[in-house]
Amino acid sequence: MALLEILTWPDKRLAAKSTNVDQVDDEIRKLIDDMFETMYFAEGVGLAAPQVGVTKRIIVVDCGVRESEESSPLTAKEPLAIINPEVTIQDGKIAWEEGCLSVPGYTEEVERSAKVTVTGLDREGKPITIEAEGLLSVCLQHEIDHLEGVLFVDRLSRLKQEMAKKKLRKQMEEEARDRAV
Ligand code: GNR
Ligand code: NI
Repeated sequence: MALLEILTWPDKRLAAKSTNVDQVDDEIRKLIDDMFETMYFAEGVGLAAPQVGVTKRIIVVDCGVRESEESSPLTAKEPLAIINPEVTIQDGKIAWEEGCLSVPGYTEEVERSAKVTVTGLDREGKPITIEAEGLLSVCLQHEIDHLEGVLFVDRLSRLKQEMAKKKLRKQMEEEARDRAV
């Protein structure tokens, strides 16, 4: 197992479109293990391969970590790895305060589908179907966005995007200044 480096905005690699995995082999399973380790270390509830510099359609989520009070059958508590994930059904609307390991220090409310059905392959290459609502639904949509090169800030209004970028640039300048002393 190994910890991977998480890329942060405005790294251009986060804007790239990821490609399908055509063979689920040991190399892919090793990447999934490393992604889980990296996600838990960073205390995230999800992670997409492009966030660690791999432009392949692979996501991991574990929404049982902090949302233990929720107990619907559609909010899986166990860790999930999905290869080539696709949203096949979506229903309703939900607003959720989102954050992203690639956009540290910034959160904002985003509107997404309330319920989704996601299909894909598991770590053995077997087809799986996940029905989700609540945080798991939001998280799956957030991770699948990463595979398209889309960050949650890209889903905000123009004005909020400008404010977010201003805040993030300022944060980066301060960090650079702190490193210099
Ligand atoms: O850790 C994370 N928390 C989170 C909270 C609300 C909506 C989405 C997320 S995903 C994020 C981890 C991450 O950046 N995944 O890509
Ligand atoms: Ni993210």
